[in-house]
Amino acid sequence: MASTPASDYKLSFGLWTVGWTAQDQFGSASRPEFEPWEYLPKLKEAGASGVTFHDDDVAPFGTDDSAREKYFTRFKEVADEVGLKVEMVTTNTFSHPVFKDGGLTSNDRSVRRFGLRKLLRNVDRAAEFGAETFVMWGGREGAEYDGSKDLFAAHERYAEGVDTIASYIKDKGYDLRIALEPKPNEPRGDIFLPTIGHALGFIAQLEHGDIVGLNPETGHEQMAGLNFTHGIAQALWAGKLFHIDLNGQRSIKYDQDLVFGHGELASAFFTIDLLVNGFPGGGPSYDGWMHFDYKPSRTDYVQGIWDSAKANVEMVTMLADKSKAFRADPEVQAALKASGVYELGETTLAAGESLTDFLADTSTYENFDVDKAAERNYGFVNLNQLAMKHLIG
Ligand code: ASC
Ligand code: MN
Ligand code: MN
Ligand code: MN
Repeated sequence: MASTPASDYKLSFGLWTVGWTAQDQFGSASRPEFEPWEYLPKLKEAGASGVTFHDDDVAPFGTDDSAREKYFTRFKEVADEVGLKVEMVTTNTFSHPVFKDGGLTSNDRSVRRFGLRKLLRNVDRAAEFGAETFVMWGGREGAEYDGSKDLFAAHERYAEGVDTIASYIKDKGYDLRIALEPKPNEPRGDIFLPTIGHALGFIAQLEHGDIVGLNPETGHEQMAGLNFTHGIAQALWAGKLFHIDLNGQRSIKYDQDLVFGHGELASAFFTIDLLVNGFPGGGPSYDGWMHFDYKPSRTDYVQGIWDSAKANVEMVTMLADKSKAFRADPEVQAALKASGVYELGETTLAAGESLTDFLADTSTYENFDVDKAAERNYGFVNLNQLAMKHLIG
């Protein structure tokens, strides 16, 4: 099967990923820093067609207005020149110490008002640059101590903040949607909206939830011990998978931000299978960007930035090819059928069947042979082994 060129997928990178100089809690930077636009030609070369940034990645926090405009103008010029779309923009409400107790949920009202202004200013930038998605990762929205927050008020203030931004987008007529990014912990001991499920529940309570969806990150769900593919499947089912952050994570520990597929490989296979091939029986499919939010390892120098960027693109491309071959394989199709995967697409009640008819159908319950039904061999192991053969065979 011919390999799909990377350019056939909408692949993008956060500027802060390749731009990470590898300063961590235990040591100083292990790589030099370049000007924001200097990363762009090499991102394109690595196979990206889009780039994203936090406001402060392009113009450092506190830059005066005229210098700030120069940074953004230069960045956009170079992005246009090399052919990278600014598909998403996000806001840094976590680095400066003013945000140490959060941007939208700080106990300090003056900080919340400052955070909201920083966010709204960046909405204008997102619209100006033609971004489709405005990601909100509330890294500092949370707590270390349960008694330090009125947890009801915290959710009220979070909803107030997101609704205010959404209504601003609508008032301005911007063609932009908000995508919330869940994460269970780090940098806070506990972050609000820790998982996809929590965030979906939150969105359902919003006044302007129609333009608010999700930007789930592989490793963030896995840090909570959850299944990422199941998570994005529920987001798709709810019509809320607006954007996605792909990376790698090995088990429940600190946020590793490895290259996609360098964590849970089998899980990565089924993530790409879902994103590229959709649900086996149809249903909503993902047509958004596949965005890498990873970190080049601290042990790699400048060459490693570009080795790891290319590795992300290769992993998606290889897994897409393998998952397509998996779905096209007649043996797999027979196994999917034998396993009842397509059967699940049939409604449990027949079309037009009334509840009265259902209750009167003795074949359903009174005469149902439970022992025989219990003997069914679903063949899930066989099916999974076929997937593994396609993955590593
Ligand atoms: C984001 C985002 C994250 C964090 C993290 C910052 O915007 O999606 O996961 O910021 O990458 O280091
Ligand atoms: Mn992460
Ligand atoms: Mn992320
Ligand atoms: Mn991250």
